[in-house]
Amino acid sequence: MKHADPPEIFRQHKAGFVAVVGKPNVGKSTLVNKLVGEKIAIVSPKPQTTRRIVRGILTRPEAQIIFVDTPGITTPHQQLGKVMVEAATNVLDDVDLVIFLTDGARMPDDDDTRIGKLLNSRTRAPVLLALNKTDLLKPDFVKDVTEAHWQLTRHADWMRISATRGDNCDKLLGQIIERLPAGPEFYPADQITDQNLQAMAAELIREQVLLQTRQEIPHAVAVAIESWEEPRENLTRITATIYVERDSQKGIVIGARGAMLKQIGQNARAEIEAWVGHQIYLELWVKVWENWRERETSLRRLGLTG
Ligand SMILES: Nc1nc2c(ncn2[C@@H]2O[C@H](COP(=O)(O)OP(=O)(O)O)[C@@H](O)[C@H]2O)c(=O)[nH]1
Ligand SMILES: [Mg+2]
Repeated sequence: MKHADPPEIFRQHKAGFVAVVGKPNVGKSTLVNKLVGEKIAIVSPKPQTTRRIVRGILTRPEAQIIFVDTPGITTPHQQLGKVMVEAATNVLDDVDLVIFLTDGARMPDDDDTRIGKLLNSRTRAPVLLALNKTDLLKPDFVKDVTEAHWQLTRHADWMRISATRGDNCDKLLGQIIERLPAGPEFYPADQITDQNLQAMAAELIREQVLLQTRQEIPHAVAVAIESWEEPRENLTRITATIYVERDSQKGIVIGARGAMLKQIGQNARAEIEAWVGHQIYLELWVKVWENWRERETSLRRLGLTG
């Protein structure tokens, strides 16, 4: 007996991996969150907010897109920085499509130029160039800025977007889906990230440290979940340690009479509750771990390297 052809929708189903790369702070994680429609990656105005490769999964009837959010590519100064840039670069070998995200409100700089060249030499996947933050672009500069970005790399297409406002994000999504290979889903339809709950909770705590403290702290901080218990249904008890590199930083994170740590804890608790969908108790400790960013062992223990 001859089988009928599968309905159009099954034949056309697409699935694939899309790397989002660019220098630090251009809005890569903001864009991934926007396109996935959920906050799966932490965002802050500080560079090096994203330290690990994080996958954000968007499942639609016609396609499943796995966005691969990456640490910003720049010239690294420390072991952690090297690990991050290497991870971001290696992603390029393994994806179906690359989104090269730039700060489209400004002229490109050396980092953008280097990444453009890297893409030309390293990836065979098509590149979509997206000029982000165009909500901040002054009308007088549109032509010069656009031209300069346009020349950064070989690309299959380009567009101006705003990840925070959502401008052109649907158009970008359409372009992405169009270029994905045909294939079945890689993940269950209800899964939105590859991170487990504990990893996500640690990130949400670190995000609050980044948002609440000033310049010096962000690069020095790491968060480890020490214990995770569920004493009863709909209640999780979490103990976490915030690691810093020096005593002075410990003082800053704790704050006067513990005010800073209290604020970090309150905000992080609300974020984690929203994520797990029930009440949590959060206990935070601050400890000094000298030079953790320079040591292979600490990077491994903190889950920042394989
Ligand atoms: N004005 C504006 N700010 C943006 C836009 N996209 C991201 N940002 C901001 O840029 C900063 C860095 O964003 P983030 O997503 O962490 O950048 P990443 O380091 O590339 O992942 C944050 O303060 C974002 O709110 C945008 O389209 N317009
Ligand atoms: Mg990021």
